[in-house]
Formats: sequence, C-alpha cells, structure tokens
Amino acid sequence: MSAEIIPGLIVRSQSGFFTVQTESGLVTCHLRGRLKQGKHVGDLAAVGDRVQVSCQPDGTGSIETIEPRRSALVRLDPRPQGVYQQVILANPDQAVFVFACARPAPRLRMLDRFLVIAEKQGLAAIIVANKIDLVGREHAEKMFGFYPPIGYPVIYACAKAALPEGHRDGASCGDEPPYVQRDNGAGGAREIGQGVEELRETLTGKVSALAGPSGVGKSSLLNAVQPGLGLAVREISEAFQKGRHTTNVRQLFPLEGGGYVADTPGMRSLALWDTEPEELDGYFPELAALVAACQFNDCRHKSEPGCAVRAAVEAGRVHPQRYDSYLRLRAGEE
Ligand SMILES: Nc1nc2c(ncn2[C@@H]2O[C@H](COP(=O)(O)OP(=O)(O)OP(=O)(O)O)[C@@H](O)[C@H]2O)c(=O)[nH]1
Ligand SMILES: [Mg+2]
Ligand SMILES: [Zn+2]
Repeated sequence: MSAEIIPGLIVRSQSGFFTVQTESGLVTCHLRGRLKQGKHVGDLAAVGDRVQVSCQPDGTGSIETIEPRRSALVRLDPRPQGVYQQVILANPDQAVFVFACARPAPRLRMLDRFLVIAEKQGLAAIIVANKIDLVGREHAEKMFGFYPPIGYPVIYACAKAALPEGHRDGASCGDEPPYVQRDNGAGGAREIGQGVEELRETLTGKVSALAGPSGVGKSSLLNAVQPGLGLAVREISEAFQKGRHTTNVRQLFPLEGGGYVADTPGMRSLALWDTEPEELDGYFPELAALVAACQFNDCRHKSEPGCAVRAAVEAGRVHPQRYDSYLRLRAGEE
C-alpha cells in the first residue's frame, strides 16, 4: 500500500524535524534521505517552503519534494566547509521591519540594509516605528517621515506603555541619546495600542517576515495584534533562555484573519550576499530613478562630474541619510 501524498506548508523547523500544515492538519515530518544527497550549500527545506509530504498511518510523514522558492531571507553562516546559507524564511510575501523610536535608538543604517535585502528579493517592505509613547508621534514622524515618499509605508505604533520609573524596560544601549521625557498623565501612554489595527490589516492574508533588532517590541506587537499568540517578551524570555541558546526554532504563526507571520530571530546578520557594488543603486528606489541621468554610465555617485544622484542630494531631493547608507553599503561597510 503506497502512502498518501499531500501538499503542505512548512510552519516550523527544529533540529531536523519539520511541522507541515496540510489540509488534514499538522504533520511532523523528516526530510526524505534522497533529498539530502549531493552537495548543498544551504537549507534544503525551511519554514515557508511549499512541500509534498507522504503521510504514514501513525500520523508522521516525510517530505518528498520541495517546490522551488520564489524568494528567501537568508543568513550566511560561516562553517569550516564553507559559508552555509541558512534560510530564515522561504517565500515571504512581504517584510515588516520593526524599529523602536527609542530604547533602543533606531539604527536607520541597519534599516536601509534590510530595505536593500527586501528590494533584492523583490519583497514589499513595510516599516513599523514602535514605542512612539517614548518620543511622541510628531518626533517619530521626523525620524521616519522620509521613508513613505520613497515607497516604504511607515506604521507608527505603541505596543504597550512604558513601565513605571525604576523598571528599565528594553535593552540599555550605550550609544542611545536621551529619549524625550514625556508626561502622559496617570494611566500610561495615550498612544497605547496605536498602529496595532493598521499592522493587523497589513499582515492579514499574507506571509510576512517580522524582523528588527532585539528589544524593539516585535513580540509585544504580535501579541497585541493577536492576543492568543502569547509570545514571550523580553522580561520573561531573557530569564528563560539562559543556557538555551542552542535551541534553534523557526516558526510561522497562523493569523486568525488568514496569513502567517514569522518572528525572525537573527536578522541582524541577514545577508546581502551576491550583490555587486554596481547594482546597489538599483536597490535604492529613489536613486534608481536618477542613475540614467548621470553623465557616466559607470558612475559611482561619489565625486564623478555630472552625477545626477549627488545633484539630487545637494538639492534636497534625496535624503542625506539614505545617500550615506548607499555610500557605506557600497564601500562594504555594514
Ligand atoms: N515604552 C514602550 N515599551 C515597549 C513597547 N513595545 C514593547 N515595549 C517593551 O520593550 C521590551 C522589548 O519587547 P519585546 O517585545 O520582547 O521585543 P522583541 O523585539 O521581541 O525583542 P527580541 O525578542 O529580543 O528580538 C519589553 O520590555 C516591552 O515591554 C512600546 O510600544 N512602548
Ligand atoms: Mg521577541
Ligand atoms: Zn552618479
């Protein structure tokens, strides 16, 4: 008797086992031995991959085939045999990059690098500016307001109120400027809950990668979007995870309104691999529109005469921070 073969989506991966969402529920699978034959430089199967599984009578299954990936978020993991491509999420529809307005202070150069990765993968990118309660919406818009005109929507959010004085929440960052002290009156921030509905609408019906530095409130936001998720936030997870850093779980969470979201750890080291310096301007939408007007077609947009990019920066049509990010990424700085 041959086992039944059914299609599914990998929603969880841990230590060589995969949980596959199929029409008939979740099936725990391993990877067919023959799939592992031959040389491979990265994960063969990953969360987000569409697969065909054969189900055994005992309810377990094996992954028989993996459909080609449309896109992937990849981390490069240097190993003795060479650099290994660890797939953080296969086939995302969009990337949601979360940064905090303060605690920790946003590192927009990191955001710009994430945006380049999304462009290269052909993914729509959305920015969430969280913790607006710490700086106020107006100030938050000053920090992130130049992104929507170049094609990246920004959701201004407050997942939760700041803890009372004496409870330092979030990461304490040495390089962080003093955040604006605000008196929100009794009962916590008036901004609380802002952006949550907008984020929920953005996530519904799609497969999204939620990424951003540690402590910015990614888990808090997801818990606010869908209270049933019960993701551990920093206070708990830090104590809990002592000595558990070898655990490597990747997971897609199903959303009540449809779609999935992945809380992606380790985005800091997301790889921008395989990008030639000359193609980088193509991944900055506001620069890509200008390069055809540069005098030289191999213009580096640095000090060449007749550079349309520099002219636009000087005229205030390209934000100097974005231009700076471009130059640094091009020079190979992270
Ligand atoms: N003031 C303020 N604090 C927030 C907000 N959202 C989250 N926090 C706090 O920020 C800290 C970090 O939140 P998490 O949700 O654990 O952050 P994370 O991005 O999931 O962090 P990692 O899991 O380490 O990547 C916690 O102490 C939260 O209570 C917010 O909107 N405002
Ligand atoms: Mg988290
Ligand atoms: Zn130029």
